[in-house]
Amino acid sequence: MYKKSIKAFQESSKVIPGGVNSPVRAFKSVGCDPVFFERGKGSKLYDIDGNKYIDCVSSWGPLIFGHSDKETVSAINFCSEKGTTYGAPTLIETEIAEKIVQMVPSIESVRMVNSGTEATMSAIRLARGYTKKELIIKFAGNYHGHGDSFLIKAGSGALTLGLPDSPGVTKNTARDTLIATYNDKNSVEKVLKENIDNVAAIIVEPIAGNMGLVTPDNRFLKGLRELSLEYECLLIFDEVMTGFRVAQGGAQELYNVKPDITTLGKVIGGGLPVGAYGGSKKIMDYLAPQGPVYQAGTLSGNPLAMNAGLSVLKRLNHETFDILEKVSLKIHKGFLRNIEETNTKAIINRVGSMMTLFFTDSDNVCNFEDALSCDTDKYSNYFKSMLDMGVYLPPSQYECCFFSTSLTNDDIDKIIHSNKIALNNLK
Ligand code: KE4
Repeated sequence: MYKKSIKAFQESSKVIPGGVNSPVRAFKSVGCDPVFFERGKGSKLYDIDGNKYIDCVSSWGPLIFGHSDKETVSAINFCSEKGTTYGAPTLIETEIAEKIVQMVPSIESVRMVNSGTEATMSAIRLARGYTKKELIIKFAGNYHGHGDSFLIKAGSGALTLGLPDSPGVTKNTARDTLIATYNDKNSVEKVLKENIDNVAAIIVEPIAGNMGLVTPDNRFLKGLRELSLEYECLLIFDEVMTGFRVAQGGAQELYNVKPDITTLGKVIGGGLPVGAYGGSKKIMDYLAPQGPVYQAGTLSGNPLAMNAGLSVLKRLNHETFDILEKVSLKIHKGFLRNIEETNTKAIINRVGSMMTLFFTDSDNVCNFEDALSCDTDKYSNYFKSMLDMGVYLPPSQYECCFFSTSLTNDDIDKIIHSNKIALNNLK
């Protein structure tokens, strides 16, 4: 069934670290060799062994309309005929910036970069430059890309000073990142009090998607907004995952909380490499060449990626989000019915078209500690069952499904039917 993928993985491992260009793709979390895909169309993915899958990952979020959707492909073709990058200003960059300003409540000015990591790295440098303070607060279980300041785990001891969470991250870098507990405003206030006047920013996934999906308690985000004003630090919403995915204006529209800086990625590039960060003009004008905080990029805002991204953003209207909600709700309800009927210890967290099924005895998963108590072995077996039945899920318990508008009723019925068989296989 996977013969060619297994061989391909042996070959790729000879010339690419771990055989992949991003660790999660190696399927280590689910204990099997990765599948190599060769094409996608709509809701389907096809691997190099000729197996067909219904895709529930959408390349980790970017593909709202499924694979190689007509409008995005023609936008890319139209642009590439004329040229892909000039390293100089183009009108399309202004057009997509105006679209983002119109869609995201807190953004008056936005800078394009080439990945979510670049967006978050740049956002904290801007926050530090703007506030002239040095420390940042992040949350255990939140992922903001692979920038040194984010690969930090909670230290022990009262000051909750960060410790490197990867070799290569220096102790000095780690010391400038403080760790708080998601959905626990008091843990944030404690850190702020211990480091009074030196915290530049709080960065948070307003809906967490990197410990599996964890929703913010109803006062959490508003509480962070209040604390950042009280302690004069900036509030950064990392909406790389949620931006344009959960609503036109992202999580900040859903929860009606305006951050100082928003980071974006994934959907914004329509499948091409794009990141962005934006906020008020007052803050963003601190960036070079207008202001003193330096950040640059050869391919930032390149017309090819901008055309792909704009072709998607233009279609993110209420009808699109209604379809995403309808598709996702149907799958959610079907899975809950199956969990009940198979008497499986599992819960589901969902916001819009982002969803995680957690294998846990608990009634809820509200933070990183809860997520760590999940049965990852069970998830691995579940993942492999679903894969063998032609349903492609995220290869880790700590990731989310991302549904697309291209899922048909037959796809949904098959996903639900396969889920029930896979849950029964765990017995
Ligand atoms: P990229 O550098 O991968 O474009 O974005 C980093 C990033 C930043 N912020 C959030 C909230 C993110 O979820 C991400 C990246 N998400 C992962 C999926 N959990 C990308 C998949 C991967 O690492 O291969």
